[in-house]
Amino acid sequence: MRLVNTLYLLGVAGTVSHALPQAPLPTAPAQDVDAAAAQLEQLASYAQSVTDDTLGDANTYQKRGACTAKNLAIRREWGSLSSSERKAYIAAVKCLQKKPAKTPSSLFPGAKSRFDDWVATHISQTPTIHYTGTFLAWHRYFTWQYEQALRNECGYTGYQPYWNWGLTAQTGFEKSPIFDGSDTSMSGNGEFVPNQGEVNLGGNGLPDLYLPHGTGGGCVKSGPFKDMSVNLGPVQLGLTNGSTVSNGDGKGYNPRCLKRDLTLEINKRFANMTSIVSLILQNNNIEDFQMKMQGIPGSGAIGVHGGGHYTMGGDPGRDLFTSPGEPLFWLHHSGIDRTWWIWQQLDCKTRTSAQGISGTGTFLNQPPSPDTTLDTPIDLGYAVGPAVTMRDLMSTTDGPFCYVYL
Ligand SMILES: *[C@@H]1O[C@H](CO)[C@@H](O)[C@H](O)[C@H]1NC(C)=O
Ligand SMILES: *[C@@H]1O[C@H](CO)[C@@H](O)[C@H](O)[C@H]1NC(C)=O
Ligand SMILES: [Cu+2]
Repeated sequence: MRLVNTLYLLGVAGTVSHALPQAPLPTAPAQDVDAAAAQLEQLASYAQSVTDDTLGDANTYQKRGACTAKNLAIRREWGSLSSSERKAYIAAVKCLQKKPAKTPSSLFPGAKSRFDDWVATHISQTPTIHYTGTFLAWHRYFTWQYEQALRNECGYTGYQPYWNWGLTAQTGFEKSPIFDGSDTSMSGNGEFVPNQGEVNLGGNGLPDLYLPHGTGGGCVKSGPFKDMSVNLGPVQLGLTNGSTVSNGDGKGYNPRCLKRDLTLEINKRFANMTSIVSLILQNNNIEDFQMKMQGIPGSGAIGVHGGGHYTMGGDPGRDLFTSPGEPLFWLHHSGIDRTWWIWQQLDCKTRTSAQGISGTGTFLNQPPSPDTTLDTPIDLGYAVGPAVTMRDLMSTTDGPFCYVYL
């Protein structure tokens, strides 16, 4: 609201004479940070207004789910939650980490907790859910079922919060309510490790790409997750000497501390306010949008998706397979889902339909596989059922879902 008011006063969106919802939407990303932040807020408000319209228009939008304005959930940025809301979320995550796993130990001996069930599912499916036609929808469902587990199995009454990367790109981490290391944060940086080199994002079908290390590197020593045990992986963990390390297939029990290497340079370069707005405004089909978001291999860019992941750094943060074992993963992927949602709402009918899907069932189509369609099944292994299809996952207010973002 504050940003929207600023926008109004500055007249950034052009001649604004009536109520704000009628203000013309931006068509090109602003380079100035505050102006880009205001554009993002305006686009999110617009996305929400489209939802309000579609919820009230049952004839135009043939709804299959039970989502109405009354049960609509609102996911918020971490910094806009109250202290007690943040503590409730943290307590629910820790609760999942104490409950026993559902994944059979014969398949994943290292999956010890209910939290690990999600990590195990992600490890199992990594080659078929990244750089695929299912990437965005799969992670939407994955995050939603995690939110459901927090609520239904751990008594959480709020919703999944998200991380707006553009904010930390500006403030840095010490002043960020997500990363400040207080007991209402998601824990701070890892302990400083001197003489770190660069990380190579290559491998797994991608060309070499070197990125800087951050200001931590060691075990997280502050905040709620300082004593957390990372149980699974790594499978393909990028180290700061350009090599990668694995513990075989990552299914074994490998208890270790949570490590972070917060890297502001990566946050600023790949996930600033302008990058988010530019991703939303300058990609008019899903193929371009999802490739820009993940980074076009060989382009030297890693998009806001890679930007968020490598901003966290550490272990399991830098392991594509094991990354959901980092509690921040879930705030990051809600940020990804919010960005997709805003983009979808700009052309809601097209972008939640079959035309909103592009790609196949394998990582960069290697090995070649059939195109993803609305009928492609999506399952989350032992994390939770039921299996659904892509059709169920295209809209956040249809199928099993009923949520929007602020
Ligand atoms: C990188 O660091 C790891 C862990 O310290 C070490 O095992 C490995 O040999 C190093 N690789 C290179 C190429 O220096
Ligand atoms: C913001 O991100 C874009 C990439 O999305 C990049 O081209 C630009 O240089 C970044 N801006 C700053 C100030 O680093
Ligand atoms: Cu993933």
